Amino acid sequence: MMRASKLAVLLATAVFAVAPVAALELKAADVHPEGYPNVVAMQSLGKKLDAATKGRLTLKMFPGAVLGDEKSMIEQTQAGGIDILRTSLGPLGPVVPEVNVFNMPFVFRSEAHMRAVVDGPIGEEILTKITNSSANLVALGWMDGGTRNLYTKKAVRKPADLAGQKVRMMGNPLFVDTMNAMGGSGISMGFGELYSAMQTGVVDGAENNVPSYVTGNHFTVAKVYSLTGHLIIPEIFVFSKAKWAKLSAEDQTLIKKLAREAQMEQRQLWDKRVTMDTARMKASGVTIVADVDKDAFFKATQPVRDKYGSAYADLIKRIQAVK
Ligand code: BDP
Repeated sequence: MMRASKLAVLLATAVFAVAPVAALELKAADVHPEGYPNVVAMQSLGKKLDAATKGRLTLKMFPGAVLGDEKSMIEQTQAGGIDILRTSLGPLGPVVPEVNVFNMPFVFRSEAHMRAVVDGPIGEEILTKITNSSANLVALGWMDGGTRNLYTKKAVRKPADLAGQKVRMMGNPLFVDTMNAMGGSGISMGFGELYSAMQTGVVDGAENNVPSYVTGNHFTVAKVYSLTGHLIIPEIFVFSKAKWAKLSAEDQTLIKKLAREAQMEQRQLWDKRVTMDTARMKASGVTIVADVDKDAFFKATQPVRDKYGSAYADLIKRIQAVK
């Protein structure tokens, strides 16, 4: 007769073998609306995940900041309420200070330089730093956030043009310092509050890349877009660490692979979107100011790079050495 313990093992194995592996719907979030390159790339990751796991892992997207502003969504991801979040690296700085190297004004020479850095070993290193920090996040990949330029009702060519102008910045003291150093007055607030803050004059303007300026309808209120190019901030997508730990090693590998694909796919979508939105803002009468004294802004922001970058001097040298 079979021993009771052996029987129990056999039974347990049989149950395990026939029990369907529980399906899991991952909750993804973005401050941008449906159709925005980052949102589309994340949804495409979801479709591939669904196909590769035959519907076992799916992704549900909550776009358009329905789950709150970026700061709050970062907190929700840390707490496990959101599984995958696409966020600017900006508001992640106060949570993982090491990422502030990428958030500093004029740290990248161009968008091409930024892309080369995030695609290479330094990009991987920063992702690992986030994952290994106490933030409860697993950093999966990068997305493109273009170049941030200034928009108010007046042309801005040099620091003096910003005197007395209140400019909304993302939630990170580094950015308020940056705007103050540039000659304006930095005020931090959520992206969602900005449109009405500009309408009511709480702020005179803000700064962002072309797709955000257009998608957020900011171009209808602050109609002068000055090419200061002071920030080239990569965006990132992060996973809740608690949820990540529940996934099998195979699923983790699959998601990492799809994350890299999403990084590349978003870039294609991004470039198209910038062209489309640039045409749209021109057609609606936005003045683009190109003769900006960028050197003056570079010099004016040196104290910010000194303050936030001195602890990472070697890393900054390595960033600069990337061709
Ligand atoms: C956009 C980023 C978005 C930020 C927003 C902002 O894509 O993640 O929330 O800027 O300025 O460019 O808050």
